Amino acid sequence: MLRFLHSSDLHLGKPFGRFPEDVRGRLRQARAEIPARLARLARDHGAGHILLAGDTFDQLTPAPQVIRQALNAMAADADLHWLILPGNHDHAGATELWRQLRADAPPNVTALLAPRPQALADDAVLLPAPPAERSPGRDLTDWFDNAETGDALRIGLAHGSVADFEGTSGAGGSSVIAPDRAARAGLGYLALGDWHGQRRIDPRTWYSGTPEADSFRHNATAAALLVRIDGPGAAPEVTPLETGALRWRRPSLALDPQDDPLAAHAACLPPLADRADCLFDLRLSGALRPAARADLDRAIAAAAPDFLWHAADPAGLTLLHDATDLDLIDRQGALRTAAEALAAEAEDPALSPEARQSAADALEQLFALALEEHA
Ligand SMILES: [Mn+2]
Repeated sequence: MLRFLHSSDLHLGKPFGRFPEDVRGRLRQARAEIPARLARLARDHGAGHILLAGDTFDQLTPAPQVIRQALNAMAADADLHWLILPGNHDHAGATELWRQLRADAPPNVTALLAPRPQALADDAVLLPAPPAERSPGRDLTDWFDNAETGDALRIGLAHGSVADFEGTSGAGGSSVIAPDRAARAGLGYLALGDWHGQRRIDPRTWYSGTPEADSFRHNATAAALLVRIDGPGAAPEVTPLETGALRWRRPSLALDPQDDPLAAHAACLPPLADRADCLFDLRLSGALRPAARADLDRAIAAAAPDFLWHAADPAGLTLLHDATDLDLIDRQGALRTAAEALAAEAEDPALSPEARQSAADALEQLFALALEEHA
């Protein structure tokens, strides 16, 4: 019986440049802790091997401490065997990276830089398909079909796309890894990397996804896969194990003037205890009347400091108003005249979308000021 952990796309050292410095620090720290977290999970679940299916490092030339600290974490438990495949971010052509890694690696860490069988256990062999450049442009798993491994259980390890599903990097729009490779090559399991969400291609072919989310694209909590195979011919038992320390959430809040926007907003917030580890990017759409909009803005501003990082994009939210609402601004006089002119401009089909939008924005400002005065 073979039991191992399958992970990929750790992207150690990823800079996260678009976030403020303190958030970047947390994001980098969470990634730096992944090797120790994977080791703990492997031990807890009796897995002797950890397979990393590419993009362990975010760059071809990571900072020396990124490589060293990952290796130190891997060295902490000599009974765990780490098998590291290059990906597209850290391909085998990055000679300095792999030279330093091999120079510093403890005996329980193996870098898989060549396409040749690697013993995994007495009766199991690993077939790696390391890319030597960013876009190899061909199926590097071809050689699996005819690899000579005797009676051993065959496990494949590769990085790249099997299909054109949205967002996969490196494929240039064409499929690269044959989706039926596991069947064609008689593999007990094919461990894939590149896609950052967890994905089952068939019962023997899985993307583990990144163990620590790095974008809002995949809403599920990041995980590694525990794989158990009883022997050649047996179907693998694949169990996702949660690994992510930080949560990335991008909820969409579609509002209707009849709704209670405060209740809707409260319902999309994660529990209080989870917010300090959460990046929260709220997308608003629909329409609200001015008073409800002001209430919602206050509720959003009040919740923001709970989060590691918080943003709310109101671009899809329109302001619904009639004469009664304009009374909030003023019943008569210059301000009322200005408000009516802006309301008309915001709806005027003869104006450009930009001009309509700036009229709507200015009117929203007037409502906000008026509601502040009344509050
Ligand atoms: Mn990747």
